[in-house]
Amino acid sequence: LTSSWSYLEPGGTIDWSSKNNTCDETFQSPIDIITSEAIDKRFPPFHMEHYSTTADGARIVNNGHTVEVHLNQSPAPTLSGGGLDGIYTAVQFHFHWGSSDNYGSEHFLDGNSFPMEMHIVHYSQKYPNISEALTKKNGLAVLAIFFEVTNCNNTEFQCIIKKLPSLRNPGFPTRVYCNLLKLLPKNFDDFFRYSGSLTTPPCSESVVWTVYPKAVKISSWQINQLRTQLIRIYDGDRTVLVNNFRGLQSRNNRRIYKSII
Ligand code: B30
Ligand code: ZN
Repeated sequence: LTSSWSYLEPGGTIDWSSKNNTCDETFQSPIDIITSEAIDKRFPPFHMEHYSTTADGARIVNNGHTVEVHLNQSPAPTLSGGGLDGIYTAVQFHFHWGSSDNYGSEHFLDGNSFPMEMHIVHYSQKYPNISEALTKKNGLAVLAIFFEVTNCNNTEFQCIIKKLPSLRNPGFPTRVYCNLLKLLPKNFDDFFRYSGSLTTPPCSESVVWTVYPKAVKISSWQINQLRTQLIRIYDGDRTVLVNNFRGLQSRNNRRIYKSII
């Protein structure tokens, strides 16, 4: 699997803008969410449909940048409410993680990072597909979930861990059975909200971000499996797939909303 971008270029992710002008623009993600500066605004509750059933029979792949689960689209999981305009279809979820517990998440909370962050990617049903939605403001809705490391295995996360041995090399998707609803933090109506971008090229500024402050727990054994079992290939070199997170971007006076009781 080849790709035009990586986390390993000289200059790192800074260099993305030389190929994708959008990566240089002013409403980029991720950002550091300063909770005291967030504007209080209670959004209506989220409504999720088919979140547990259709993660069933999904396809998981090491795409060379992350481990990504492509969701079954018949019926597709959907997301509405939560202040979103209309209904969004979930297409995939994936992860960003570090080589140690001190970093790995893309978003920060009050200057602190987490060892891992999950993204559940949805596109608006106003558009026929994700590629079209990418080019529209609020075309995408991404849920961002932080993970923290404990001694206890997260049973729900085992669906991913079990598949890692067969995902060592990029490409080669395989079937996976996860319950997406059970991977979410317990109170999923408490969140931060802001407008930003994809955190990888093409960096399109089309994303309504929902960032959950409450981290989900996984064990150090589980995250170490993720840190050691996957390979990426860049410029002919095979390296272990870790530190697949983009650096912080400027907030540039954007409003961050805090919907927390
Ligand atoms: S993120 O959540 O901001 N990290 C894309 C979606 C979400 C993020 C980053 C990128 C995206 O859709 N990229 C377009 C290319 N994708 C298509 C896809 O739907 O999922 C292909 C790819 O890997 O690079 Cu699979
Ligand atoms: Zn992501």
